[in-house]
Amino acid sequence: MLSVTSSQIDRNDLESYWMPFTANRAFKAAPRLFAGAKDMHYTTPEGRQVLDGMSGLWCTNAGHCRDRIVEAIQAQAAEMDYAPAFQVGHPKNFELASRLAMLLPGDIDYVFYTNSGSESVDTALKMALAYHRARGKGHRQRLIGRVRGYHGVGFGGVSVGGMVANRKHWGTLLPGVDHLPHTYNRDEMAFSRGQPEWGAHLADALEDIVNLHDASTIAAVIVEPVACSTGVLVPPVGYLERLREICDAHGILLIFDEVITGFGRLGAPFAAEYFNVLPDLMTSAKGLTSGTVPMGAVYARQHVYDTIVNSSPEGAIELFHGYTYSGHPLACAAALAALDLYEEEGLFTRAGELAEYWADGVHSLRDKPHVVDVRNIGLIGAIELEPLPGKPSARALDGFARAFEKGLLVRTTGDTIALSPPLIISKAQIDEIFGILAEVLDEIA
Ligand code: PXG
Repeated sequence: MLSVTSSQIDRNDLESYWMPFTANRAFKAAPRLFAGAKDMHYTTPEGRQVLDGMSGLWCTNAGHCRDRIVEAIQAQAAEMDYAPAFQVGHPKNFELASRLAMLLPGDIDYVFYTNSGSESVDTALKMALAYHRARGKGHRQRLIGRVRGYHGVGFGGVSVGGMVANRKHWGTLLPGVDHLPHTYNRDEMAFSRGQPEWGAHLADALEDIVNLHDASTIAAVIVEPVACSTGVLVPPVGYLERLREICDAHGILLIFDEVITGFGRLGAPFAAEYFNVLPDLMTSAKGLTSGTVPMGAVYARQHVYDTIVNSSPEGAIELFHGYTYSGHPLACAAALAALDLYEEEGLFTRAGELAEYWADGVHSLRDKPHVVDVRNIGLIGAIELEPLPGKPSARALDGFARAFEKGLLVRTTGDTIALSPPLIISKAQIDEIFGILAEVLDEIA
């Protein structure tokens, strides 16, 4: 039984809730609500089932309301609700960090807890500055992001981010930030299956930035291994490797923002492993608890941790940074249960097993009306549409609304429809997604 009925919703005043990243007036004129969820589906207040093609917002990787996670959260809430995060710990802080350290590639063995992807990004940028300062290289302060990157909504993340609508309102942002060019070129790579062959040389733009500012001024480069929010830009073959080489040559830290790519999305626990490129710092959130309790984390390599921690006198706080809710007991309990599910059900590799079938589905839409490109990697897909003249985003939003009515949740960014279903999806459900989208594309104007 649903706990929220449509009559209760009707009596609610929709006005007071100021919704994030939402057209508030349009939404409140025609609201769209979910009231329940289980496994691959949401349920609307009217009792309609909607297949989740987006893992909520790229986060419920193990599917919805899984008993294991629900029970772990319930038990933890009854056992201990909160423990102070500073100068005190609780057992699950340490258990989770140890489990993650075993899962993380190479010598990425240290875990700093946050509550979101945005906080993880700002934490990682601060760690990069602290690292260089601890080495007596406090002049390395420049941060390099990438055009079309998304790194959350903190001032650090927006500064290194590269989506204009997220940046233009907020003044001058952090000083000393530069951006690499994005990696998308439709003429060269439209309809690539997986990684485009063309474009590794775009990483050489980092050399140009070094030549402009000198390496001695640059702290770190941050990129999403796959740029998702901007419409799923898959890295060209060799691009991430080249970024790593240039960073190594110039003593620049490389940060991978794995908020979306972490926890099995590509078919390995992390994109760093999938692409076989080891960053110095890595951010995560979302799939860490399978979206159930807000939690993020930054993962650091041995040399980053050692440099920062050993530069302070014994007994002194080494990094003046943290959150009241860093490593919250409910979040740790949820994350531990999510890791159990990922491991026991083989979900870290399932996206890899389904990747070809998934790619066939995404690419089956290439000849549909308005489609100018389709992109895929792991269990991520994108269908880019020609914008309606003078009305950017409208065509994809129409597709979103029609898919929703037909029982499928997708996400749009600009005129791209994005897909990122829970990793428990079946082949029949993959067929359902692309069947519904084929109908939608035939219908939209
Ligand atoms: N980095 C990356 C790479 C992200 O994708 C964040 C940081 C920020 O995370 P928080 O937890 O602070 O929101 C994100 C978040 C979308 C969409 O549909 C993407 C995100 C969030 C909401 C919607 O593109 N990514």
